[in-house]
Amino acid sequence: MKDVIAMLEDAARVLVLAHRDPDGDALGATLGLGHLLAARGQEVWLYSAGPVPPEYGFLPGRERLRDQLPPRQWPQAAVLLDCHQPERAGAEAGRFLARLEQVAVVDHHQGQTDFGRAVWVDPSCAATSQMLAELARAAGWPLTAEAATCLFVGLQTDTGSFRYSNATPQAFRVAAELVEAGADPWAISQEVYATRPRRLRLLGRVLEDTELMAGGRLALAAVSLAQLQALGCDSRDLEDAVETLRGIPGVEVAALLRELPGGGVKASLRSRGRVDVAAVALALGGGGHKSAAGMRLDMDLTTARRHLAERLRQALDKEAA
Ligand SMILES: [Mn+2]
Repeated sequence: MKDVIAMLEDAARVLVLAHRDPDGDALGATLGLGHLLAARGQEVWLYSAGPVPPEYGFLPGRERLRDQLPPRQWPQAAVLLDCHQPERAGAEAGRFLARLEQVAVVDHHQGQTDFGRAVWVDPSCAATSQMLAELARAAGWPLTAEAATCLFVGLQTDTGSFRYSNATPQAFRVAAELVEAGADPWAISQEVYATRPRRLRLLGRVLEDTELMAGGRLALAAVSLAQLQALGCDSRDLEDAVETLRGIPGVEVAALLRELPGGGVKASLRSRGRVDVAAVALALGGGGHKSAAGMRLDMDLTTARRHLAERLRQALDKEAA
């Protein structure tokens, strides 16, 4: 952390970026750090590749987020957030970063870290936004209400609103600091968790289609491309549906399959903790974490559904044995 602070404090112009197709933590961390550095009088260039989901459109400073990189000579330092491989920020940003000298990395994901001059990766932290709040306190940087709001969103979304096992005492301590600094949990939650009607209709379809198997321990549903299109939805509208299935009492593993536009099927898996769904995903060419994983299957939806149901039943049997 000290190396990251030193590098950032030494640079008058800082490029801040996170992984492409940003989630709440990637956006909260990017914008939050942008506010922190700007409050110290530093110039920042905030970059993000991929669309900003509408629920994050309210984030203060959102309009400063660019989808273009700065001129080659502009940054004196860059900081890569919520991932630690340069190509995760997008192909163009990856090439840009690879040619910079002063690159810092702040991330809470596991994995090999061989990129960056100042690297702070701590998988015990719930969110990159949490790490940045801790960094700001350690460095003595002023924490503005705008920065606190952005960082709170990152911490809130990465902990599933403080429900997941990563909602540690430290995560709550940092959340308390952010609220003290001006983050408003109710106002933020109304934006982030606004129920959009088309998303609700889609969830209705998913729930109608849900099959409970393996004595109620497996919940599985599938959505065809035609169903998605008929409701005017895209894949982002399905983000929380698999979590809803996992929330059914008695369900250990939830799976949601979605037909892809170019053919094939994308499957998202969630486990309540006993079954390692990453192992199932890995065996089918995908990946992820023990309790959240996914993969692509080159099959039609019906075949993929049958195939995955069988694999997950086996994993559940193994766990019960
Ligand atoms: Mn994160």
